[in-house]
Amino acid sequence: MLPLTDSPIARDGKILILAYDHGLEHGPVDFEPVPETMDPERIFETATHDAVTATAVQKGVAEAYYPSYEDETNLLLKLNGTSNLWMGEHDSAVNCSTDYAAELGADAVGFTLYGGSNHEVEMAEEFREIQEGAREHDLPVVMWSYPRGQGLKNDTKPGVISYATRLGLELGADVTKVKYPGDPDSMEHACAMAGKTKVIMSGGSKTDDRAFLETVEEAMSAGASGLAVGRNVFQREDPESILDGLEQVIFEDATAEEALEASGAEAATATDD
Ligand code: FBP
Repeated sequence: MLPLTDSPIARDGKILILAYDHGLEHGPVDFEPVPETMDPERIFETATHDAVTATAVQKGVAEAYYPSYEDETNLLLKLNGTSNLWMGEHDSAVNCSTDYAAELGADAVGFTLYGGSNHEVEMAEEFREIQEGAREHDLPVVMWSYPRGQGLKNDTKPGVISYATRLGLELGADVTKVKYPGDPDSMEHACAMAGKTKVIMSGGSKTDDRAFLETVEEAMSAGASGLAVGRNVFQREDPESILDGLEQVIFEDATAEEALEASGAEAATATDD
């Protein structure tokens, strides 16, 4: 396990990843609410906000855009991914090596594991190669631990999410990203199950500012180390204001209420929704 004390992807042990692999994972539909977001430059500009500790992108976006932002942002390079066009059993193609991630200047690498998929065995073997390759470059490994597949329909049940965080610990992730299991007690159990591996919450589809910040507050109080968020930031006309709020809740231990008051995020909701 890599302690993240010296890693730029964490600040005081807390993490806020701006996820932007949606062009691959979901396709153009995710850019429809704010069409300018199809341009990765807009996202890298957003990622220069102080709250963001790393931006998660795929190789092609990193190659084309990260060089212009490497002084202002940190790169979490996603090493596998699948498009929404794929209709088969859940799986994710490895499309980049740890060596190439290091060459591109990555500060960390990311990998999706679909526990419970019929392809879990191969995915775990691929993860082994990634995890050991990352160790050679001292790069932290973030696992997107998303149990899903033929036998798993509800991938956010508390027991499933605790199993997902445990997979991160067992397989050697430094940070495990999971969906919120729905209540603080279940999140606390999931974080305890992860042992020394940090657990971060996945942002999910866009909700209003209050609901979103309250869920983040619950997750943080339950032991989460932060958030990896895409749509709940970039699908807003004013992503800076929600990032102001997230900065307070994640790094300053503020309540959602305090963050809303201080950032004026809720005022922005009225114009966004
Ligand atoms: P969101 O905050 O938009 O949910 O992004 C987090 C993320 O994990 C992305 O990295 C990824 O593209 C997407 O969610 C996967 O979402 P889904 O659960 O639909 O596969």
